Amino acid sequence: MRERRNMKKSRAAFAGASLFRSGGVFLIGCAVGCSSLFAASEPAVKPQAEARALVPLALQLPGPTMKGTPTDLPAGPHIEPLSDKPRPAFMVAKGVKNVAAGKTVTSSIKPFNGELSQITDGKKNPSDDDAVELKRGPQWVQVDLGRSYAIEAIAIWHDHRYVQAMHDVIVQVSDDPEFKAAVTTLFNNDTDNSAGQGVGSDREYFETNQGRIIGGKGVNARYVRGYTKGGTLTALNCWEEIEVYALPDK
Ligand SMILES: [Ca+2]
Ligand SMILES: [Ca+2]
Repeated sequence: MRERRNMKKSRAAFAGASLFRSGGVFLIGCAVGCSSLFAASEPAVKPQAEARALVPLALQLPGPTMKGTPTDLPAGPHIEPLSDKPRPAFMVAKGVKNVAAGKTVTSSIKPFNGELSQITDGKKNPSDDDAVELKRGPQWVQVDLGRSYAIEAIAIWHDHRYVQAMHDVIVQVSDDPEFKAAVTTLFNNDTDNSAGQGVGSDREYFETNQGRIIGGKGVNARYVRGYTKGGTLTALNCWEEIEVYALPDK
């Protein structure tokens, strides 16, 4: 305690002396210099966060599409070639759960087929019964997790009844249900900004029963929003499931 009091005293004396000698301009320079000077008396290295046990994210995959793989799939620099190799493991904290299961879903437009609640119902088979379809144009669906979570990963399945690539796939998270403030974009393959969410640098990919894992980077957010704008086979938008992985309530 005594040491801290002394430090306060000397800090005040230092700043006062500087003001006295050199005037306000110097004081501004000193304020920066002083803070780093005095910071040196604090621990140089903050204690590291406890090492977390990481495990591969285990997804429950739906059944494979029965339609077969088209031979004339689109290709180009902005689209990932279809691969039949196993996906590399995506590591997450041990104990993460799908905190989106059963949570409320809203959307930019009412689906014309299916119910929004089906986007968090756990069913994601390549079947017409599991398809939630929205009309053409950039459209979004949004999950309310009920409270903010440090998001480790998001897994999404669009329409994988057919092997196709969806356009303008954008995944954002925020604590603002209107997505006007503090929005973090975790994935964006809208390379021409036609959805108006900024130019994306991610590539398009083909929908399969594997879905897509998007890193959450530990961002704290209550809401998850996903955009699409049709795909290579249809102008319509179709969702099957959104899963959000985070450590659940303690
Ligand atoms: Ca579903
Ligand atoms: Ca676009």
